[in-house]
Amino acid sequence: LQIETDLRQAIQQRAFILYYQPIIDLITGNVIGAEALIRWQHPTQGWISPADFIPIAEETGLILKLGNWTIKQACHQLHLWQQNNIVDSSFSISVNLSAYQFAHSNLLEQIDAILAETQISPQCLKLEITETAIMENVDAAAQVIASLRQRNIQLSIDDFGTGYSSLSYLHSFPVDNLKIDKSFVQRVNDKSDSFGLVNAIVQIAKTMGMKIIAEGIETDNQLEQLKLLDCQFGQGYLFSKPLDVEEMTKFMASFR
Ligand code: G
Ligand code: G
Ligand code: MN
Ligand code: NA
Repeated sequence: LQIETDLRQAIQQRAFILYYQPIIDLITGNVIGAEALIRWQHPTQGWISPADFIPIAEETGLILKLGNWTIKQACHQLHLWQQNNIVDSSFSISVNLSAYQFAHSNLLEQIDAILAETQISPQCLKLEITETAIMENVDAAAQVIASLRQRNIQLSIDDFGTGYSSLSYLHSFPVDNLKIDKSFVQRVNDKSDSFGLVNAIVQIAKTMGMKIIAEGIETDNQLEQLKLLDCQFGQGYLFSKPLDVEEMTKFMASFR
C-alpha cells in the first residue's frame, strides 16, 4: 500500500504535528488542560486526518512508534509551557491512545521513560482510551489501568456512550474521567432523549467519583444545558477548535 510506505517515511521524517484543543472548566471559564490531536502533512495529498491514517498505523503496527512520538511530543510541549509560565502545575495534557498501544506490554515502560526525560509529573498526563479498546482485552486493560493508577497517571474514557461496553466494567476499572461523546452534546439542546442521557451519564460519573468532560460543545445553548446538568468540564468549537502551538500559547495567554 502506498499510504503505508508514506506513513513509514513520515514517521522517519517526523512529518507529524500536534494540535491542541483547550479543555475548559465550565464554571470558572479557566483553561484546565488541552487535548493533543495529531495531524499529518502529506507531501502530495496535503493534510490527512488521523481518522484516516491511525487505522492504517494500527494495521501495520506503526502505531507503536507513532504513539510513542505523540506522548513524548505532548509531554515535551507541556514542559516548555510550564517553563515559560504559560501554564501552572494543575494544567494537564491529554493524549489519545489506540487500543493497540494499550494492549502492548511496553506502554508503561515507555511512559515512565518519557515522563523522566521530559520532567513531567504523572498527574499532568491524561490518557484517553475508548471503552471499545478496554473491552477488547478486559484482563490486560485491568492490569494497565491498575499500573497507571499506581503511577498517578490519569485515565479518561473517550467517546463515552458510543462504544461496545457494559457499565459493569466501570466497577473493575475505576478511571478518572468520562468524556461524553459529542453526538450526545450536540443534541442536548433539543429537549429530546439526549438531555436525559447526558443526565444519566453525569449521575454515573458522580456515583463512581469520576469527572465529566463534555466534548464538541458548539453553542451557548449547549453550554447552558450542560451547566444545568452539573457537567464541570468541556471542550469544543464554542471555546476553540484545535490549535497549533503558537495559537494555543496565545489562547492561554489571553486568559491571564
Ligand atoms: O482531531 P480530529 O477530528 O481530526 O481527530 C479525529 C480522530 O483521530 C479522533 O477520534 C481522535 O481521537 C483521533 N486522534 C487524534 N489524534 C490521535 C492520536 O494521537 N492518537 C490516536 N490514537 N488517535 C488520535
Ligand atoms: O475521538 P476524539 O473525541 O478524541 O476526537 C475528537 C474530535 O472531535 C477531533 O477530531 C476534534 O477535532 C473534533 N472536535 C473538537 N471539537 C469539536 C466540536 O466542537 N465539534 C465537532 N463537530 N468536532 C469537534
Ligand atoms: Mn479524545
Ligand atoms: Na470523543
